[in-house]
Formats: sequence, C-alpha cells, structure tokens
Amino acid sequence: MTAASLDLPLVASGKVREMYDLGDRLLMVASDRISTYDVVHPNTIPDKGKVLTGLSVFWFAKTGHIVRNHYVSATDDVPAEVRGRALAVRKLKMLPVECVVRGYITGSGWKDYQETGKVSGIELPPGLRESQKLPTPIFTPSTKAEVGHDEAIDLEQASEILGDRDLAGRLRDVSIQLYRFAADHAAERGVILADTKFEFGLDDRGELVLGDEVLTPDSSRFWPADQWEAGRPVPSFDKQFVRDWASSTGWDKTPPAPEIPDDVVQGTRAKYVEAYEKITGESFDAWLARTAA
Ligand code: Q0N
Repeated sequence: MTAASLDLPLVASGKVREMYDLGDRLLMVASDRISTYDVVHPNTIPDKGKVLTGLSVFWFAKTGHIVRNHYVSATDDVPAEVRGRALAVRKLKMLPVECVVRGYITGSGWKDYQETGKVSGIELPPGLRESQKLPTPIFTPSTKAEVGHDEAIDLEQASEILGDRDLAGRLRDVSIQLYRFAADHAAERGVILADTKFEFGLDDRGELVLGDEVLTPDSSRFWPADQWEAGRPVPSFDKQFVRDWASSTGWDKTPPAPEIPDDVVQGTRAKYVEAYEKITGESFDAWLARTAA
C-alpha cells in the first residue's frame, strides 16, 4: 500500500512523505522510503514510516509544555490504509525558515567551521574536532532552496525573511529549548541527539505552533552514545548499515540509488525499531496496536 494511492487531494510532497487535504485538517503520511546521501532508494524499509510517526507523536506529547504543536490524532480521520504512518494535523501558515539546532559539530556545520571558524554567523571556539560537543547548542537556521540543498542563513537573515525580529528570536529560543529537552531525554537512554530541524507555523490567531515531523531520525542525527568519539564522523543510528553497504558497492552517490539487499533492509528496519523502543521506552508493537484500524 503506497501513500500516493490515497484518494485525497495532495497538498505537498517530499522525498519520503506526503501531505493530503482533509478539509479542516491535513493528513501527514510517512512512507517507508529511505534516502542516503539525499537520493531515494528504489526499495523500502518496512515499518520505517510507522516508526517515525510514532516517534513524532511521542515527542509532540512530551514537549507541549514548551510550545503548542499541530498534532491532532493518529486515529480520528486517518484512513485505514495509512494507520500508524499518518497523522491528522492542524492547518498552519508555515514559516519559510527551517529551524536547525546543533549540539555537536558535524555535517555541513563542521564544513563551515573548518572554512570560517563560524556556523550560521556564530563564532565558535578554535580547535574543535569533528563530532565534538559544542559548549552550548546553537541555532543555525536555513531556507528551503527551490532545488537542491537548503541554504544556511544567520539569525539576522532569518529576521529579514520573516519580517519580524521578535518572531525570529522566539523561533531560536523555542528551538533550543526543544533541543535541550529532547537531547537530555535521549542521553538518559544512551542516544546522542547531535542536531535536529524543526518547522513552525502560525495558527489562525497568529500563535506559534510546532509543525512537521519532530525529533525523528529523518529530521535529526541520532548517534549511539557508545559509538561516539571526537575526531571522526560518528555512524548514524539508523542509516549506517545502508551507507556502509552502499560504499562497498562503489555507488558514486548520484541517482539512481541502488536496490538495498534484503539483509541490509532487515538490519536497518531493526535499527529503526530499536531507536523507537530506546527513545520512547515502549515496545513498537504497542504503537502498532494503538493505531490499528
Ligand atoms: C506543510 N510542509 C512542508 C510533509 C511535510 N500543519 C501544516 N499546515 C500547512 N502546511 C503544512 C503543515 C505542516 N507540517 C508543511 N508542507 C506543507 C513539509 N512537508 C513536506 C511533505 O510532507
């Protein structure tokens, strides 16, 4: 069953997710598709979309004291064929700034730091090593590029895009609070939340609301704490099997991505389920039962 087969108006689609119109609400559907190096593979990871949806719901429930969110229900108004992988959410006016928070220096942040000593206009101490924990989490927003990668911006540019200095400052403060809360929770369970991305919107009263998926492996970098070491890239919790296998094939990371063999699919599925169970403290079967049609 593919999400694209739903007989509802499609309002937005990404590499691995779709958003449908339910009239007064939206239906956000997470597929089992997986990308590595930004390229989607031809085959899927069974239950990946359900794991990510269950994780988002866990975090929406846990972070309501920090900021309101768009979550309405994982059952009401959710068609049987996408139960477990879809959420009914409130319609928002989305803000055109992606709210990235980094607690560790890796990925594009590490690249920018090496070139300039700064990330998103924020001067960092000299001598940091790859994957090192930052003295304090930093807000490094980006804008959605029409094609290709998101473009890194600083807080000043975010203010200009939003046309509202106070709103930009509030996005930064709320994003960092969410990151700290989630990183503390994950750390107690042996997982490092290296960085994450939030998307916010405004409701019909102009109030700030957290949207999108939250604190999932697709919107965040989760590292197993026992594999962390400064001075090298840390393997990602969920996709490392696929990346290691893909490298071994000699794939040059340009489309089309190769078909993932079944042992790598099964190993990766197990990592997603393990991530769900470690972080939520609940069995993944309980999520399936809770959302069964
Ligand atoms: C919305 N996107 C971009 C899902 C996520 N609550 C909302 N109200 C109105 N629009 C949106 C949301 C949310 N969330 C967000 N597009 C529309 C991210 N999408 C891409 C496709 O899949």
